[in-house]
Amino acid sequence: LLERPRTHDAVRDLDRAARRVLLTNWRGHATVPAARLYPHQWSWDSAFIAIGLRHLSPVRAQRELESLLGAQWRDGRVPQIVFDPHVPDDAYFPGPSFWRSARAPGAPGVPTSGIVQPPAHALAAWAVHQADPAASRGRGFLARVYPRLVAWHRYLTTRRNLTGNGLMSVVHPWESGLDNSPAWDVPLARITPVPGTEFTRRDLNHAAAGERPTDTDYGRYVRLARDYRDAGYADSLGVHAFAVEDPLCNALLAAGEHALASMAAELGLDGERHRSAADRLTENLTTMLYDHAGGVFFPRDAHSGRMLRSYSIGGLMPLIVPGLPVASELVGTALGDRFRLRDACPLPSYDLSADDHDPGRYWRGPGWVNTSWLFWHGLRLHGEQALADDLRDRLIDRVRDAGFREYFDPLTGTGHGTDGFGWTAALVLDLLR
Ligand code: 2M8
Repeated sequence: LLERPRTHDAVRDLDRAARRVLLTNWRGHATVPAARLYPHQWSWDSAFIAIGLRHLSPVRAQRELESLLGAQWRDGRVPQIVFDPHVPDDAYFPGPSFWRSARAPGAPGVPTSGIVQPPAHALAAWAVHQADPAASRGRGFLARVYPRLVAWHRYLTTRRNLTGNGLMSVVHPWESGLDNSPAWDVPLARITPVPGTEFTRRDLNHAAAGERPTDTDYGRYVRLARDYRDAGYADSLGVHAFAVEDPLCNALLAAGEHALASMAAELGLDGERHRSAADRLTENLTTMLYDHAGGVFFPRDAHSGRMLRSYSIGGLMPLIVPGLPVASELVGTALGDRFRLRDACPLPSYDLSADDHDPGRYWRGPGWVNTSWLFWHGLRLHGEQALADDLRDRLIDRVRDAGFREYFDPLTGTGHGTDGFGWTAALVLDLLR
């Protein structure tokens, strides 16, 4: 490969282009992931977007998180999607008329979906505060978001502690953020798909079918979402036919508790309960989901108790947890043939050496900037500065060459999915700092 010099002009142009994406996708209170494919506010997208937005406008980054947390349910859940009431119901499926949040007890005034997404918000809120502590204090940002983040984590660690063993479960592939990951194939196979005649996919109006989940996947997603809705969004193993303890969400929770401890200190509160929660989560994660032979974390099926032995990017994500006892093993796995940290970029969402690795299909192979950003953050946290710098440089080059795409072939760099994608732009802005 020829080294392409990164000139001052090239960096400035990329920085400007990233800002343009964020400005275009800004809707006055929140940023949409992509204008056509995802025309509403998404939960973990907003967390990543805020991390980049803080360099453009710290106050806007604060508002991004405040608007999301403003749609929190009374039980503490932060919804996967906050719908924009000005966007037609059929612009995205499933829309507000599917989820019917208005009829659910404790839902907010604005329409939302009833499921959640990975809890990246405490990390993001602390990063946003640090970008401009004076602006944050001036607006009382932390004082407002901290209690909501505490309630959010409480929902996940209590109502979603479905097996009682101290780990949270995701109850829908959409909740994992890694929607059609091969990691979910086994538990998903038990779900009978709703026939395609009963719903209309809208994603295929804006993206190629070969780069998206299949119709059978969608039929299963609809079945699970409908059953949850019809149970009044109650949480129990009886309601959730799909329930998985996954390393990504539990790692974000643990890392998030460390962030909450920092926020508590800033607010003059005692952060001890957050530090012990983080320690408990880290211990549970490591003893229950870490596989020594594989050098990776595997999700666990909450129904069967079986490990889902699939090498997905989620299994590397616990590197973001401060003090993780198996950090160097995870870095070793990332350097190996499955993830090829030194030359694949962004890091593949799924095992490059697996027969069913598909470099263009969504979470079944392509590389995504958000998970690579998290891994980069983890590398720095665990003292792997040289590997972190190298990954950052290659991520920047990838996006400069292919644009602000949703995902990328990790080896050729070809861009896939939508363009003008929010977290790609936001996180590149952060990497350029
Ligand atoms: C993708 O998921 C949504 C459902 O939430 C979809 O396919 O319609 C995923 O990549 C998810 O992680 C992401 O948050 C969302 C919006 O960017 O798109």
